[in-house]
Amino acid sequence: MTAVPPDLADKLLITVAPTGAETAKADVPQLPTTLEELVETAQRCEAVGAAMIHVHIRDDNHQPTIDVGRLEETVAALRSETTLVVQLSTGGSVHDPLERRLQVLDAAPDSCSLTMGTVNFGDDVFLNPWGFIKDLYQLSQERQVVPEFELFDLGHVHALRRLLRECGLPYGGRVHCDFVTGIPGGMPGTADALVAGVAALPSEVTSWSATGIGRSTLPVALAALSMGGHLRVGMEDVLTLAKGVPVDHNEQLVSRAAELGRLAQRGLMTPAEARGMLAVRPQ
Ligand code: KMH
Ligand code: ZN
Repeated sequence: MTAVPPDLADKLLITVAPTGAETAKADVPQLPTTLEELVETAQRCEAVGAAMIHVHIRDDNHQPTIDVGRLEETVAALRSETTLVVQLSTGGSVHDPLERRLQVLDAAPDSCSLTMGTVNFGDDVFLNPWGFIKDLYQLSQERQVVPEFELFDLGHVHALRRLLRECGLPYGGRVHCDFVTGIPGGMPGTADALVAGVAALPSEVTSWSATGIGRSTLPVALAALSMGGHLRVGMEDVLTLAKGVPVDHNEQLVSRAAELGRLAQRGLMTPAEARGMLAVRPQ
């Protein structure tokens, strides 16, 4: 493991997850689903403090897709119009087959999500069998793409320990995780669950963030900050700012996270600093 430089130790990484795969454009027209909307969102979120973007894309009918050509175009556009660390989702939607999810790495992002186990996902199942996890991880090592290990449950934390033992460290040597809490079927979006997850992290982990779905967004963000963690926010995870107050733009969620960071006396990490912390491959 290579340690995170001390000057970054107190800084806050904000990742924006602006779209996700679960919300329909027809229900939430302000959800960024076109490339133009995504780039505009990314620029505005970067301006108010985001350093990384977790990307799900949609097709011309606003349906989730993991079409590699479209992903390549998206990575190119985000690289040209922002300096954000570009993380592609390999989770896609619950309907995407495993073989196609591996092909996401063909789009050569800076980072990819890598979920550490299967989890009930509302009425669906988000499938991540052990063989798939290993294949995706080894592919990320070969392609020099930095994984973000998505932890939806305490068992996923222990699976990460096993993965690192069996397959070694990620490309770059840093181990960054994100706790995704509050999914019906996964760990609850509570401070108690987050504390248990953080306590179980293997020693190789160099940084972690957390997100809370829906109304668990704020409690989980506050708990994460109080433990020195980083934040993921965005319309993939929450569609309201408060009860009955819809999010109009992802920028609002990033601004709020930045303000929480300021209150917690955490300077905001720039995209360049995030690249350093995560040991992303230079372009
Ligand atoms: N859409 C979920 C089924 C990821 O991006 O890697 C999976 C997900 C996790 O959002
Ligand atoms: Zn996602």
